[in-house]
Amino acid sequence: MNKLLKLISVTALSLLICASAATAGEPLFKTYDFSNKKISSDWSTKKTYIIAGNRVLGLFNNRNKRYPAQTVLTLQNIPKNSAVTVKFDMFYVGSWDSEGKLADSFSVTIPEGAEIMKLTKFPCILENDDDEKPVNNTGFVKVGERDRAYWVAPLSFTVDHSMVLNGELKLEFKGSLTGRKTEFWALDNVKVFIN
Ligand SMILES: [Ca+2]
Ligand SMILES: [Ca+2]
Repeated sequence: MNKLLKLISVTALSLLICASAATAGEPLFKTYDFSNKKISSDWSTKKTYIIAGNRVLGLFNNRNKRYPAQTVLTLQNIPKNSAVTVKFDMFYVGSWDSEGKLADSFSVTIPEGAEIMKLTKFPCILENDDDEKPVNNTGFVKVGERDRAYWVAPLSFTVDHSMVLNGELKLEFKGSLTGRKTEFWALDNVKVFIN
């Protein structure tokens, strides 16, 4: 059994190495999968949630005091003149709106500084506006009393080297949601590349 486990670990490791080799030229600088409940001090928030057996950073909601509104990732010791590319899985939980009075948004900014990315279009589609009839959702997750549909989308952005100050870069991830109990977000598989 131990041997089998070892073999599986070695295979998983080789797969990881292959995956990083596939992005050669963009060295992997940091990676966060939040699989350990103890979250890296690089993140300003420590709250995690389990979605389909997988631990993610979140949930977040800017209108509900039970959840943090945003999180800041602090990257240090970035080599000189390096641009920073961040790739991650964005979890949209619930009925995020792309338009209308209840429209939501999601942004990444340098705290008190430049906006790096702003999203106003989301994959959360409901048939007849019915929470129980999501379209193309990844799955369902229980939040509070209710099962809510969620959608996972890969996102990425690159920050110019001029925004890195003394080897440090702070990135604030923030959702601006209208729903206090119906809309949430989470992050997973955050990978930071320097190029
Ligand atoms: Ca995870
Ligand atoms: Ca909304």
